[in-house]
Amino acid sequence: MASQELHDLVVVANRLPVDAKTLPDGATEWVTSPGGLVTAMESVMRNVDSAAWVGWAGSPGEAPEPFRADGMDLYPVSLDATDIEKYYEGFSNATLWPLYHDVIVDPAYHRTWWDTYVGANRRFAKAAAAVTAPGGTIWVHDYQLQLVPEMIRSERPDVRIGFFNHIPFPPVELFSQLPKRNQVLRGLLGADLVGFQRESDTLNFLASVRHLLGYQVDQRTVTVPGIGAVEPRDVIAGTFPISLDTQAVTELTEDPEIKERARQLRHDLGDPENVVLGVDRLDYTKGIRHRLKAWGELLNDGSIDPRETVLVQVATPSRERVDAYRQLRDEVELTVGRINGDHAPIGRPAISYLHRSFNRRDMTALYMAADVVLVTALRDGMNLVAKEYVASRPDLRGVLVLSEFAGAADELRAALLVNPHDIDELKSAALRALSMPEEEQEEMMTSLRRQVLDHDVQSWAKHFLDELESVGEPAPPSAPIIRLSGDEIPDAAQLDAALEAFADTPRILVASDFDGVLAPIVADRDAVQANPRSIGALRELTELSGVNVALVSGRALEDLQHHAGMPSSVALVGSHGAEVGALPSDLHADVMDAGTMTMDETRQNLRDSIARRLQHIADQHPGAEVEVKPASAVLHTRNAKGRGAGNATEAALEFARGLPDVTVTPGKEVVEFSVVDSHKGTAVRALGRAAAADAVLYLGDDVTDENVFAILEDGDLGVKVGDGDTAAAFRIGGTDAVADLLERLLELRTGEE
Ligand code: ADQ
Repeated sequence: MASQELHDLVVVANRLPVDAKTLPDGATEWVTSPGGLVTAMESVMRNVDSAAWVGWAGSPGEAPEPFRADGMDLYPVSLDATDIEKYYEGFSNATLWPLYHDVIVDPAYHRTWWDTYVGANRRFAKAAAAVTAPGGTIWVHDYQLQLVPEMIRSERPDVRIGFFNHIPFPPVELFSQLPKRNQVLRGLLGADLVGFQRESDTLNFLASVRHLLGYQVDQRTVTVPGIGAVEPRDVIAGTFPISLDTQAVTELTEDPEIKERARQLRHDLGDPENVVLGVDRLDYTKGIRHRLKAWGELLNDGSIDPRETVLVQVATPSRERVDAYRQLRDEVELTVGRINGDHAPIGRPAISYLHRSFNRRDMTALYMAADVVLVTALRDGMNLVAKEYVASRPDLRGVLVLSEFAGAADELRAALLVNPHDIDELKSAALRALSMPEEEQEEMMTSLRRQVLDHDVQSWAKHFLDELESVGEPAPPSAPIIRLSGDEIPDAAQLDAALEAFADTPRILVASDFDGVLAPIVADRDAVQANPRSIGALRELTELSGVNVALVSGRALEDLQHHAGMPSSVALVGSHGAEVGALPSDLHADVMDAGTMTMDETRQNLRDSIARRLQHIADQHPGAEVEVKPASAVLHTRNAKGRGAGNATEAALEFARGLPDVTVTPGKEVVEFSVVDSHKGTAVRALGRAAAADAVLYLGDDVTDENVFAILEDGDLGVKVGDGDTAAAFRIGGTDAVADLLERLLELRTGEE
């Protein structure tokens, strides 16, 4: 069993690199699964004092205790039958997988799948956060765990986090279809470095971040805006094409037993003149149907003689409980059966179809026996089969036909590149490969091998980790904790207990944002209607001794006065703290004034010139509007059509980058440019002082409210209303829940009087 020590490097992947083997006596033995990732990691793990791997052990139910295998500490994460159905087969393999592979089949989606995906991701994140040494590095792998980087960061801001996506990242037009797309992007942006296989994947990701989140992207650097006291962060996106342990493959090719096995294989196939090979997981992305169609036609039209040429198709069983995979298997097997029925000579197949797994030795023998390998993926992150074939041919013989839609096509330019959707092109590429003269094969293989041997998986891992090391210092361990949209919410009983303690405090300040908290957000800002229960509770609270009530809004003061309809005993603060209304007599106005800043002529001119520029942007994006407030100019995009909102925001943020002395606050479909340096946080702090309050309750729903949550202290109570990342300790649903909370507070406070 592994000691529960802390590790400098922790890998997080859906699967642990081991498979359970049940021994005759019923005991379990763990056998390392010799995948590329394990090999890559082994090489880098040798260079760190202590490394660990967090992942699922492969069977449903309770996870085994942590254990050691091959010099690594392994920490199993449990997945129960529901997780497997909804997190793994559902959201990962029936939603994300088809969507990220160009919707070759229709992605399915169910809301409960997402919930389970969030839950499972959190378990992986917690497990990793718990075993990583201070200042350590966590490397998260693949599409099943896209929320993990952000979840780890919220718990462990002191560690470096890398994420690598093994599959493609789709163009923004496709990615936009994903329900919860922004949560996924934010999950990934929890990392310091996000890596992809192809340059086009990296660019697709950056485009999605820019268009869907409106974050600033400068070349490869995304700036994630800060919230509250949390500073903005830079995240780097980069391209890191994965590879193989080429040394290990080379050793296998030199093994006399494997050489003999390759000869034997050809013999078993009837010593045909040509052996053509396809090796794939049985997955619809691999283009197996297209390949078989082309092959069937070549046999039908007599271009290929089945007595001379055999196609060996290895199809590894995969995801057999997912519908699309069951269907694919039926179709492939039907087609193979039909082709064999039509064309196979007696006693020999035209297509030798093998639906099972082989060990590395047998795989290498297959590659060494093949004259041609067909890789016809319709979309593939990299495709290691292509590289394995090349690495297995030190004899410089053989031809690789490679789909341009496989990531490997970016590097293996010398292969016969094809568009697998074009069956005619596929057929002629196969024929060309079969008739390629030896010198030409040699030339091709030499070039391909240089590429593969020079870039092995060890250098891939090292390159990624070096880059991760070089991007920024992790935050100091004291950085404030941010609770993410999907994080566990302290339950209602905890909130009630906190509220009770707050109600018990002698002098309290109850402060709240207006829009989205006391009043539901509406498209027409002037038609806003506050929840009468909330207003009623606040009015009564303000009558009680030791209680002060304040509204702190982004609206201009006059606008707030007009819409909130509050008695004069309630303090009103508008324009994010830049405007303070007449203060009730029990607040100390002198303390309050010191907390705000005043406008002067220069600031007014600056505000007006910003407003003009924003108006220009709004004119180009119908529905976008500009509001001029006493200390700021604001762009509202909630009524902008289609992409307009994102594009207008992007243009506004782009413009803001060049402005000195202006505080830019992006909110919900609104960007505010303040020319005075005050925010809701400074205002609430000043109000708290002016009220001599022992504790403050603050309710807010917007990013601008994070400035308040960030300054709250022990004994204060921050309540975030609705979704969105927050530094508040509590979260409630919406304006009705706010009314419940205020009524409850009133009940608790009056009960004590
Ligand atoms: P996969 O989709 O699994 O991986 P691929 O890169 O082709 O695709 O890797 C398949 C591996 O399985 C190869 O090493 C191959 O030799 C092996 N394999 C296939 N059939 C086998 C069999 N019958 N017996 C034994 N081994 C078999 C995902 C992405 C890819 C990306 C990899 C790595 O979809 O695009 O290249 O991760 O990042």
